[in-house]
Amino acid sequence: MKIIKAEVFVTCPDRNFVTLKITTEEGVYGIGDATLNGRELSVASYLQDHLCPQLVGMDASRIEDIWQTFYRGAYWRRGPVTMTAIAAIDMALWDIKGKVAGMPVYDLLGGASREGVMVYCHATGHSIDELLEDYAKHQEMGFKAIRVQAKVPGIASNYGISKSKGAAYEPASKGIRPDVESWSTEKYLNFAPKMFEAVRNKFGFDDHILHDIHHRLTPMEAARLGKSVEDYKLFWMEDPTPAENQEGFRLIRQHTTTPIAVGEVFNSIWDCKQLIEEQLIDYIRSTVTHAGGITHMRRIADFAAMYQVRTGSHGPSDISPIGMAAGLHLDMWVPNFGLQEFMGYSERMLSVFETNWTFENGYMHPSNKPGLGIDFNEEEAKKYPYQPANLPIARLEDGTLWNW
Ligand code: GCO
Ligand code: MG
Repeated sequence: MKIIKAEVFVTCPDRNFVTLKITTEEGVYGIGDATLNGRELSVASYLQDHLCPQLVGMDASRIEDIWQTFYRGAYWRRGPVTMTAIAAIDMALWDIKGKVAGMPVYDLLGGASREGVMVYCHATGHSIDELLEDYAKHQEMGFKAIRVQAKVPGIASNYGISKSKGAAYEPASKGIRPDVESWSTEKYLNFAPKMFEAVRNKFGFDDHILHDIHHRLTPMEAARLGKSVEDYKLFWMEDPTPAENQEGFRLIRQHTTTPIAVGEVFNSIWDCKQLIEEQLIDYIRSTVTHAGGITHMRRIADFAAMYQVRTGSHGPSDISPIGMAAGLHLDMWVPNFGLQEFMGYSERMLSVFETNWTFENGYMHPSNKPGLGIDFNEEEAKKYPYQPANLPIARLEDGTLWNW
């Protein structure tokens, strides 16, 4: 199974995606997602300039050895660019292995642990009323788990709100410079409990509701929020505080039983070692695309299982449908599965990435096709050249740069 080609494609069907395609001398190919929002070309270059030339000639069946070679062999370990590049290679190799074996990837991992993968969607609004409207719409679509975000009164623009009513939420914006959002912890902490109260009053307690704080609070502020919303029984509060300071989560834990989900920006098991070992979180949100592929995510999940931490993988529109498909295969197998995020994709995106997954009644299935069960249409992709785009930054009302 000698690799004869490793090609990188950057395409922008509404947003930028980076795709790796590996072909073997038998003519079998596999695809992997190498998208890192706002830093796409760095991963493309890392692959194109450094890893792809080395891949040619390697044996595609040796997924583990190739992973170790690119992780340990670079000497410089970890980091989002490196780990996203390794992830894309890993995904493509699992895709090839599945195609050769005639099995879906979840079967190669040990087989399905469930009938379907519960996914959560996003409901947003520029006001609580608009959020309630959007929530009802998603409930009708069948979702059983819904993330709720609303514009905080008095803040010019904050995280998680679509640019116009009814539009899909997309954090990145086109152009050279990032948009600037604003932040006020005081206004947010006054508002957030009212938002959850309105949702529970109107829709009751049957659905899981979730909320993303997006790294904005200090540990003590997060503890206060968690405590003040316990009655609304959140499935999780996400990224309450930046997680470089892992012991900071001890403080949150001492004050609240609101479950915590963290890890979408992590790229290695080392980023969550203490959080998991000390049971400072309930859900680990790392993904196949940003944390070293299926090979490494499986290690993180097994480690988390020892501490009753479950998976809650990130699934925004900036992970390509290939990364989403790979995530769904992992979700089907992983015994300590919690929940999977699914933001969905535009029609244009789905003309480039041909998916076979299904969605029914709040649950997704990755398909039983051999490999990842997804294809990449190179001709369509060529119609949409790369466009510079950036994630926003956040500033406090006095201009201080804050965590976005
Ligand atoms: C989420 C995320 C995203 C990120 C985005 C950054 O929970 O879905 O926080 O909205 O902001 O993936 O690239
Ligand atoms: Mg998030």
